[in-house]
Amino acid sequence: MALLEILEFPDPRLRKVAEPVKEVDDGIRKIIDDMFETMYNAPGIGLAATQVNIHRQIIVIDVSEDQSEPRVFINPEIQVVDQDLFSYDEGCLSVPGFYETVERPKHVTVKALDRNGEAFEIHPEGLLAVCIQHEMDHLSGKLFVDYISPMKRDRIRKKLEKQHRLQAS
Ligand code: QAP
Ligand code: CO
Repeated sequence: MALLEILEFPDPRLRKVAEPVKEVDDGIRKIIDDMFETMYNAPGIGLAATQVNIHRQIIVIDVSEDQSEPRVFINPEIQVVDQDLFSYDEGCLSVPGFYETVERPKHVTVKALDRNGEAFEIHPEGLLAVCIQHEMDHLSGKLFVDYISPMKRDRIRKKLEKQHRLQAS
């Protein structure tokens, strides 16, 4: 397994749209294993392939307390069930150190393929529902900071750009 480099906002590669996976083969399973290792190492609860500069529709999530519930979503599709919204203070491995409240649909249905290429469907609740939507946004080039005010987003961008300059020198 290998740790992958996580892209950070405002890296333009985070804006690329991921392609569907054509076949869930050993190459895809290797990417999944490396993504879990990278996410657990961070540590984080969700990671989309886009964040490690792989522009394929692959997401890994584990919202358990003890890294005991790894979940994989390949080519995920989402349907909003009703108009109820749910607020959560979201963070992101690609926006380290910053958290903002985001409102998203509370009740969704998610269809995807698992690591064996088998189709499944779930009705996630709470943090899992938030996390799936957050990670699916990454696959479309979207970030949680896109939901906050342009002023807040710009402040975060400037702080991260400064950190990146310091790291590079
Ligand atoms: C996405 O985020 C998420 O700022 C997953 O310094 C987050 O794993 C979905 C992390 C919250 C729903 C709710 C963030 C680690 C991890 C940081 C993460 C940081 C170190 C974020
Ligand atoms: Co994220």
